[in-house]
Amino acid sequence: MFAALPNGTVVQLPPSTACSPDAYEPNDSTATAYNISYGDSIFSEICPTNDNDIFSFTAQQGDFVRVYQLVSSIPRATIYIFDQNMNVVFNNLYFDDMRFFAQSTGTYYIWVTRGIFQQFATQYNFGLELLSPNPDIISVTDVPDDQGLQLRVAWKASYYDPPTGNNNPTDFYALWRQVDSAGDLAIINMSSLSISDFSNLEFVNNSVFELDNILWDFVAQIPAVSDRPFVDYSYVATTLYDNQQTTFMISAVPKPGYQIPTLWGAPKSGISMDNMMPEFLSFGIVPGQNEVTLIWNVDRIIHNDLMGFKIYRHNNSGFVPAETNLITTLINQHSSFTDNSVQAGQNYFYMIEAVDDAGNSGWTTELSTSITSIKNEAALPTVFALEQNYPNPFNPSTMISYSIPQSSFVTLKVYDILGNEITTLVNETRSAGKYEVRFDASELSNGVYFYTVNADNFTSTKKMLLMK
Ligand SMILES: [Ca+2]
Ligand SMILES: [Ca+2]
Ligand SMILES: [Ca+2]
Ligand SMILES: [Ca+2]
Repeated sequence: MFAALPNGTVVQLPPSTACSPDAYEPNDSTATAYNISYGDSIFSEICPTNDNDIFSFTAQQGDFVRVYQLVSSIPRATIYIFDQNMNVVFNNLYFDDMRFFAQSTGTYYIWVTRGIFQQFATQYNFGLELLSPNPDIISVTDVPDDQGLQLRVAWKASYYDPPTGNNNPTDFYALWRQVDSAGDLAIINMSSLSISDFSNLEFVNNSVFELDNILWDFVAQIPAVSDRPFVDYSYVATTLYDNQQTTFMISAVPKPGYQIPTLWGAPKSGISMDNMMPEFLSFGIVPGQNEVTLIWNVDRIIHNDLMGFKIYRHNNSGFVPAETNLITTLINQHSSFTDNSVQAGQNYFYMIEAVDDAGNSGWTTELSTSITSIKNEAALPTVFALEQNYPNPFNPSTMISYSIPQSSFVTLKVYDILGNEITTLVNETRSAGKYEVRFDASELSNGVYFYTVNADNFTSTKKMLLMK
């Protein structure tokens, strides 16, 4: 049984004067300092009386050192950082995140004492890190959903490009791309690059730069941004080739008048890819006398990297396209092909492959016809027909196929469940044949849609389901 405390009662616990076992003791003097290294983190305690906790580490001249609180603690212990001559280089009276350049190579000390006015044991923690002040590249990643030849380069700001304040000593970043093994060069717009203190950089042939025996193309100049709302910089840079490594490097260039160096970040590589494979908007098969014609349509504005088409033919359904059944290769602008080497009494199955510059392929489904007439007349569809779309349900596009037995004016329209017309997929005269049309619903919301074909006196409607 506990009696309830009256309202307003303050329960005051006496401060702990006991000290937990300390793995780093004895470390009360520089002679007994506990040695740590970059990457180490310390969780410990300052005793209420006669305790100093001293840690030592070795820094090289120019090291950009960070000593920072790992988790916030209140009250906090006081931390001083001394160099080997016992000069204070930093303290945490105002900063929880201490960053400084080591002025000389040697031993440095991190000295932890009780906070002012604190008469009880105080837990503390800190981490020791070696930072790079340079604009190191963080990542080089493919730009998704594009036709290739570009990479997104992200880099961290230089030490001399603080995220807040308007007195930014950094003028701009220069982005460099390593000259590829084939020696292909970018066109360099030198007027956009105001060189200042690129002291290690040498011109080669007035167009390429040499740094430490590696050649670099200048790609872009990106201004430093004062008081920026973002943390890391990024830029979409061009590549010369897809599917192979491209290496970038960033330099941070100071404004004239600042006595600070140009900083060079660590290079990094990435691989650009053509993420968009060719896609057929529609395709069809039109049997004729002693010939079969295939027709197709590809959006050449989106697929501006289209290289050409390959036509495959086989006498059996379900065949696997291969070099042995490749009957022709067409470069670029074609949108039809007539096969004259067909014989009566044979069934023919075709597949069309569209290929882009990156080697990506898009495929039609299998297109079939038979040449049955002994008069060498091809077998046309004998009836009007509208097939069920496939796939169904679909996301985001599906193919709708129809057949017409004679030349007809054809319309193919899509409606939503309320009967509103969504789009017209076909609105033209077509020869007798079998056709497939792509319906792209990436802009539409989930649900049931209807498609209706009209040709001569034939009308047919079917239902399809969009599920994203
Ligand atoms: Ca201690
Ligand atoms: Ca101690
Ligand atoms: Ca890409
Ligand atoms: Ca492509």
